[in-house]
Amino acid sequence: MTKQSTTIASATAGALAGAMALAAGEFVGGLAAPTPGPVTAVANRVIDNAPGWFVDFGKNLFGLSDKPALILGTILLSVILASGLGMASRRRRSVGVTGIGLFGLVGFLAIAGDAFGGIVSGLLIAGTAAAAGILTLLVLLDRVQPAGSVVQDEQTQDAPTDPAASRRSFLGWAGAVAALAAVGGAAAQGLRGRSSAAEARAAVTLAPVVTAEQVATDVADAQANPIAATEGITPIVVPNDDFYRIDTALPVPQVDPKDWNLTIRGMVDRELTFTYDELLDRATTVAPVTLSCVSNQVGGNLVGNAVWQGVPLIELLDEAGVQSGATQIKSVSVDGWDCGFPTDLAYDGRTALVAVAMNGVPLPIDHGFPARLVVSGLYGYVSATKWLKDIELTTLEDFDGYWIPRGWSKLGPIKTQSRIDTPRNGSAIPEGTETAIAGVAWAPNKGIAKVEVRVDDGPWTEALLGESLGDNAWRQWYLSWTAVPGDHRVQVRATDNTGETQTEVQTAPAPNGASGWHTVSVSV
Ligand SMILES: Nc1nc2c(c(=O)[nH]1)N[C@H]1C(S)=C(S)[C@@H](COP(=O)(O)O)O[C@H]1N2
Ligand SMILES: [Mo]
Repeated sequence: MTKQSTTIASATAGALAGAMALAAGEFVGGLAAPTPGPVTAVANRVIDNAPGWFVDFGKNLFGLSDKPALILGTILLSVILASGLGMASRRRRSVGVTGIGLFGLVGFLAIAGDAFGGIVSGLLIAGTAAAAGILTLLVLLDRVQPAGSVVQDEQTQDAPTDPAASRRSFLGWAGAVAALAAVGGAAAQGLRGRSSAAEARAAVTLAPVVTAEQVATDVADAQANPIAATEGITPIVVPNDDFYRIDTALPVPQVDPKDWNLTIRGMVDRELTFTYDELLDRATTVAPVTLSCVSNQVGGNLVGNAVWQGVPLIELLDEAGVQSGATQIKSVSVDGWDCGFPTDLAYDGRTALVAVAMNGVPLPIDHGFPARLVVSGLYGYVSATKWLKDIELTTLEDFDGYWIPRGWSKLGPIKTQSRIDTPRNGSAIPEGTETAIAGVAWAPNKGIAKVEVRVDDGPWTEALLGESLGDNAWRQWYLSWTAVPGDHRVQVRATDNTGETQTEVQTAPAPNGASGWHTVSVSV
């Protein structure tokens, strides 16, 4: 081989060793599911320990695919670093062996620290990964430079190596390793699918609920309203598949309800445990509630309205007997995410559910199967624990939820907001056409009283409101506008039932939710 092709081959050997290590680790991790493989575990630790700005940056750059992006980034970075190790190992194999060993250590620490991991699984998974990586590196490097080395021409005189043959040999081995890594990675994915809760979820029967009929009628009325037919408007009830998703879970917890229960503990008179079937039996409250993420931008889509079915939270709390001084309701998910909100809020009359169903079907796995909290008027990060495991009564001083030390406010009331769904920002509208300006407005727990629209610096004009699904749900709104030539700015603002009009002051999502009027520019 020439010097240049030796360099390329060494880098390739390193990269393949990295890929092989990851594939082997993911494969063993897959056997041990739900224990994560090294890639997922490292990504989990990044999410856990990342400062708020980094997580925000990821959310802004990749939107809802920030987690897949992080996984892909972890893989790419590992392979790139490993190719560097390959080049550095040409002269001294110990460099590559040590380097891959260090990778293994990082993987071990990540798995050992994972909610679904541990020291033993960490040793097994990271150990296998490192061993596979080191073996691959040594085998491939030997194919780059056969023993005795071909770099010094003198030495090749009596035992000439045929460069074409050695290249073929290297390429053959490299191809075999690449194929093996690909098969291993794919098999790991398959093993993970095995632990899916999908089957258990499909077997669930929800309690028949009287109030469900009333809600269904209200939804049907709202959908029959002409406003709902406006092209481009968000549906009053967002289908589960389209509902925004935000969580730190990687991968999504797969909970089999027969191995699961919900505990209510802490500052209560009696600790209580509920099985899934007990909750299903009691899940007879149905309510439309709009959920929003605190990191939603003005005009953003991290907000949605769904019809939830569940058990009123205070019914369960009262049975457990909340002790005086228990000022905070903390909740924890099966994967260790947590949050909390003031106990008073659960008792102020708002809708707060331990929900088991979303839009008439058992909670989708992504949205918290088998059970989650839904609390009207509070952002998800302080209240809406998915894959719920524990509800603990504590004090406001004694506990801060996951996002609080990461720069978000302790209290998370949802700000009154409105959004223009149509026309889209930057759209061109033919002159003189009757144009629909329409969207949604929400002030969960308070209710929307009025929505106003203005074009440029014109007067605020009241929009028509769609049918109400109650104060917890967002409301569709509509205004017809005759497009006049020129570039225009369309703005919206909502007023809630407390009489408060949403503020014009623009703030970023951190620390307690974005504010400001949604504005779109159109040209006629
Ligand atoms: N277990 C768990 N529950 C969680 C979260 C999480 O990261 N883990 N994120 C919360 C946040 S920030 C929001 S906005 C809502 C989003 O719920 P959704 O994904 O069903 O829309 O879930 C909340 N519940
Ligand atoms: Mo959120």
